[in-house]
Amino acid sequence: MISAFSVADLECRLEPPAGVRDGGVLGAVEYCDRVAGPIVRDGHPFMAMPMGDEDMPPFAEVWRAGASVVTGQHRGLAYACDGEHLFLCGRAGEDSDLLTATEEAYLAAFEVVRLLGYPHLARMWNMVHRINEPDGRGGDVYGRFCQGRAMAFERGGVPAEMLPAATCVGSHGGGVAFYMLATRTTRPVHIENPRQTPAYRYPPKYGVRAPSFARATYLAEPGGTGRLFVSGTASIVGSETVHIGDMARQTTTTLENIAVLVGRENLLRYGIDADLSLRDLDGVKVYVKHKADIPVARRICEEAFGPGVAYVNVDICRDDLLVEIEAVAP
Ligand code: 3EB
Repeated sequence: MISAFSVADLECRLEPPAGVRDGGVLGAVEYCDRVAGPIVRDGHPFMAMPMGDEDMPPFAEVWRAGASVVTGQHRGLAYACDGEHLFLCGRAGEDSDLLTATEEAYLAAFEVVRLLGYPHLARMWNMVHRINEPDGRGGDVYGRFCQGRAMAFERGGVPAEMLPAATCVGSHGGGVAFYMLATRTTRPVHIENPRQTPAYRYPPKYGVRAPSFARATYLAEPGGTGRLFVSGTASIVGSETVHIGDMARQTTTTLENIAVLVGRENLLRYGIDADLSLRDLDGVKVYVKHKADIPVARRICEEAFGPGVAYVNVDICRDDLLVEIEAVAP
């Protein structure tokens, strides 16, 4: 019975956007050129985010579960669950204040997680329109988002050590689009990177409230291998951006950060007996601030990861960051 709900049944694929998908889909998110959803469509939650232009081949990130899924909608969110995994997607702040809208949307997500009984947050993605622009209050849009998110975690009673892996990048419209994964019984292990200050302890010069996320989250399958979600990772050492203005070195530093994060020595600190290298990573997405830098990212990332990497031209949350990279293992 346990195996019917094992994390091995959770599968993620980046595939061409298609109208209809076979059963067992927990959720599909389209990286494309338009805004849609969140809705439950064709039996699963669906959302589309403008993440590129006519030069980016659109793709769908599709999460599949081993068992049949139950879907629903709650306070503007769309969700599906399979007995062990919960996927949900939502949107906030398209035409209202981002701080309040983010806080409310995240609290609605925590409500779903609690009501349905999937209390363990494992992974979150946030695509924020105008992420780097002024918020009209002396800060920027990302800072406003971070405040709303931090307040939601505070009000939801989630302590820093239970924050999951995350990605936060720009988008070309639609307020904040976000999606999350949570588990019913498998307890995630949240992992930090010895080369980087935990994001939730960044000093105030980076924003009124620090970003709420872990560098990676590990889901252990009962008696088997596990899955590691690597957060969006950038060219940050300690809490400082390094190699300002240099795309190649920012990309290389980002890869070094990921290699240390998933390496044997770091994972052993958390009691995880796995030895991963960049080659073992899958579902790699490379977010590139300037379109002209994509060939540089491609050259370096293909050598590290091989083919099958998605390149997405969106803004990054700090003005001086040129690239952010996320992945999943195995
Ligand atoms: C960083 O390490 C780069 O706010 O959720 C990466 C991943 C980043 C997630 C987030 C931010 C977030 O600070 C930015």
